[in-house]
Amino acid sequence: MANEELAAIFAEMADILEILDQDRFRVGSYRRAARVLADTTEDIAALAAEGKLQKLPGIGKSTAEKIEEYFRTGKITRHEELRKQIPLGLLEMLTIQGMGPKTVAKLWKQAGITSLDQLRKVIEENPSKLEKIEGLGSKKLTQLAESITFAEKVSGRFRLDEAGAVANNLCQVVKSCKGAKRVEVAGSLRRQRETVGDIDILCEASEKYAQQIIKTFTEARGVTKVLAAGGTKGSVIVNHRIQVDLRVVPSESFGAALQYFTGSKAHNIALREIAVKKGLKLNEYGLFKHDAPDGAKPLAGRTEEEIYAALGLQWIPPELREDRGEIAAAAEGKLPDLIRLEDIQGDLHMHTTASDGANTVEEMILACKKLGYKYMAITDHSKSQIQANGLDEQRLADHVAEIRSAAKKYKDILVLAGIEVDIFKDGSLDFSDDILKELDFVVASPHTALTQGRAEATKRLIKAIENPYVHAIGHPTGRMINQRTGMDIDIVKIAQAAAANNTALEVNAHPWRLDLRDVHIRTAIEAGAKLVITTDAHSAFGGSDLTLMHYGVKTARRGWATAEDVINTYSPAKLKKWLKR
Ligand code: DGT
Ligand code: CA
Ligand code: CA
Ligand code: ZN
Repeated sequence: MANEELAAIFAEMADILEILDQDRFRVGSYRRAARVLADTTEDIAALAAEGKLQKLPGIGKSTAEKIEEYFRTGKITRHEELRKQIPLGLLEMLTIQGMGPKTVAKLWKQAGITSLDQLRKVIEENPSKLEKIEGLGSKKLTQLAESITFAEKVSGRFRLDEAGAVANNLCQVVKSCKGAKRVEVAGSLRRQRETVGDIDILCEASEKYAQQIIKTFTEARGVTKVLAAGGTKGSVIVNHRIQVDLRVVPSESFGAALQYFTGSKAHNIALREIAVKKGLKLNEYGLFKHDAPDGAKPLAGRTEEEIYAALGLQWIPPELREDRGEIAAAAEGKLPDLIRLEDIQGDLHMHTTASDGANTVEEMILACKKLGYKYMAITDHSKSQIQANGLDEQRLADHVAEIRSAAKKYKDILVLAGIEVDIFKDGSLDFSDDILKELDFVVASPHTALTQGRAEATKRLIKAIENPYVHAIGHPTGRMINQRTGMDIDIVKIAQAAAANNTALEVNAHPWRLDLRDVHIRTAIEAGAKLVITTDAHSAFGGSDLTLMHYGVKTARRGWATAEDVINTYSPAKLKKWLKR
């Protein structure tokens, strides 16, 4: 859907106006539009086509006109004009954690800084130049320097939600072309790596359609630059940000190309060695006898399955293709039976209006029922989360009473009354055991002091794991992808403690978190720990909602998880038994 692209454009317009310190009224209305566009479950393109955009809250006449212009021309003139009014490096500076439009404006106007690179150099070499700027004390500068170093390390990589939205849109465009057969995403996005450098798309079509397919692709909505447009390959930049490559491939080598361009590079190299040992050669056109002349017919190439089979291997799910032992396992027929989204029976971490969620208890129950869940846990924030409207003991008691009375109305779903209790930096919890033991499901999560050292952080989590009333540890490292690294933890020790105490470790499915991450998950499973995959939803549908579950499942697959490793694949009866463990 175009919703996300449009939301990003409106947010950028608001940022630019705010940097320019112009038109505060517009800033507010663009931000509101960005939020509505990102959160709505309605298809904006359909609403625009029907002339019904203004039925969305916060979308007035002039915003609606801009959206319609976008669908007509692929651009918003006002957006392009605004981009000409500031050095574009300022937008890059805005992506740094702790940096808002006001700070960026001050750095620009008072110190002439117009790029991240410049800012990093000044902080390193001449910080006194900045310290006289209001709000930029030495502590803040140290924080900014750390954030910049981190951002530079990850720069140019996009989260799965960002890349996925762009890829879906362009796959749709390619699919609708004359002569297009199979259209698949390849590369790191197909492997569901937590961040993606560029997007790779493959289209199966015969040569005579290729040129036109490439042309349609390079003219797609959202394309802001065409890097290459050849006979079978096109390369574009979408929304001034992300690169997308399209290759058009004939049927007989589509599987080979899909295999090759899915990667990873390390997996491909290992696979080619196996081919060589069998007197074969493998490339993006197919699997051939080692001495086959150019243009020879491949032994396999139409599908990935026939290529892996010809090499004596089980087909390997893309999430495992990182050269982490998957090829040896496939050779022995011992690949894990990876968990699937359909295995998930319920969501055990979500918020309501009682703390910082957007929907009521009953609305969340209805949303979970709609997803076909058999159980759910409502886990609002605890009292020290003041900015998230965390519950104190009295409000918690009222909230639990409300959950229990709502639960009685819905017999076909098991509604658990829970809490997301803060883990303080020494491992103690925000509520006493007397309170926790009355609850059906307790997620304990770290939210503050996320920069403490490895030994301290590990001790902190283990103390929470050992609390008999804690069922799961929420987003154990507290990282935010592309924003902050989170705590460095000794995952082996933590997993051993989790296994010994029968406390589950969360795989938080939010695409900004994916915490635990893939390699942690694998270690956790090997140590015998159980996982729980949750969305940490803050709304029923739209935005940070219950439908993010698939990101968590894919991350768990990258960690070699089976359904048996994950407690929220259990039947309600089995889960109840586990809760009493
Ligand atoms: P990214 O885009 O950085 O997130 O990661 P990928 O894995 O999508 O990498 P990309 O886009 O450079 O290339 C797509 C796939 O093409 C990659 O996963 C494997 C294959 N590939 C690219 N270059 C090479 C290479 O030099 N050797 C081999 N064996 N495969 C390659
Ligand atoms: Ca790629
Ligand atoms: Ca690529
Ligand atoms: Zn939460």
